[in-house]
Amino acid sequence: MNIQAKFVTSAASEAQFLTPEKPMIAVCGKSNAGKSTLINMLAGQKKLAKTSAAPGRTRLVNYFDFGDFLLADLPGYGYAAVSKEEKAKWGRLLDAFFEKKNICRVLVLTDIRRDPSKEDLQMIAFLNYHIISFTVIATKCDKLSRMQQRERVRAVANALGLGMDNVIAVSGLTGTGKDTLLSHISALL
Ligand SMILES: Nc1nc2c(ncn2[C@@H]2O[C@H](COP(=O)(O)OP(=O)(O)O)[C@@H](O)[C@H]2O)c(=O)[nH]1
Ligand SMILES: [Mg+2]
Repeated sequence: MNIQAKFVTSAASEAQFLTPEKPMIAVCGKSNAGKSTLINMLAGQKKLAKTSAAPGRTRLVNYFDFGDFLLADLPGYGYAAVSKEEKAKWGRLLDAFFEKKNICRVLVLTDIRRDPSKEDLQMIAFLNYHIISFTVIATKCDKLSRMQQRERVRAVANALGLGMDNVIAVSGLTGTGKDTLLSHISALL
């Protein structure tokens, strides 16, 4: 795939959500899971999505046009310093977001070194409940050896009751897994 990705818009509320003509890939995960870095890797651009070492910065849904598909970067969940009220608000935003049609796939990002968190499990339960298909992306795989990566992919798949081919190991830093993920997305479009 020859990708020319462009930022489209940010949405802060339901009224601003896009109902796209193109198939949409949504990216979600805990704050700091590596969402922005993954988007930049897929786009082949360093600064398309803002990355941050301080978690919890993104409070908006950011849309990017990848040509054949639209990509939505959802606000990170599981940020400890967030109030109950804000969590409830996030839940409502999520409900509204997934009511939009044309969501082709959700990429659920989790750090390959960690077992899925309570919030990841809640997210996946939500997706299963609404019959929205997803793929788990195990991020930051450059932190592990090839053998460790395989072990962790197996562990993550196991923890979620998924087959190993539903978990793709990637590194936004080195580009490992980029081709696998792009062909996975191509096959879904
Ligand atoms: N080593 C490594 N670090 C990563 C990778 N992806 C993200 N990071 C780091 O993790 C932190 C959070 O990344 P970011 O993309 O902003 O996460 P987001 O909050 O999910 O959007 C940043 O310090 C990144 O540099 C990766 O593939 N490898
Ligand atoms: Mg981000």
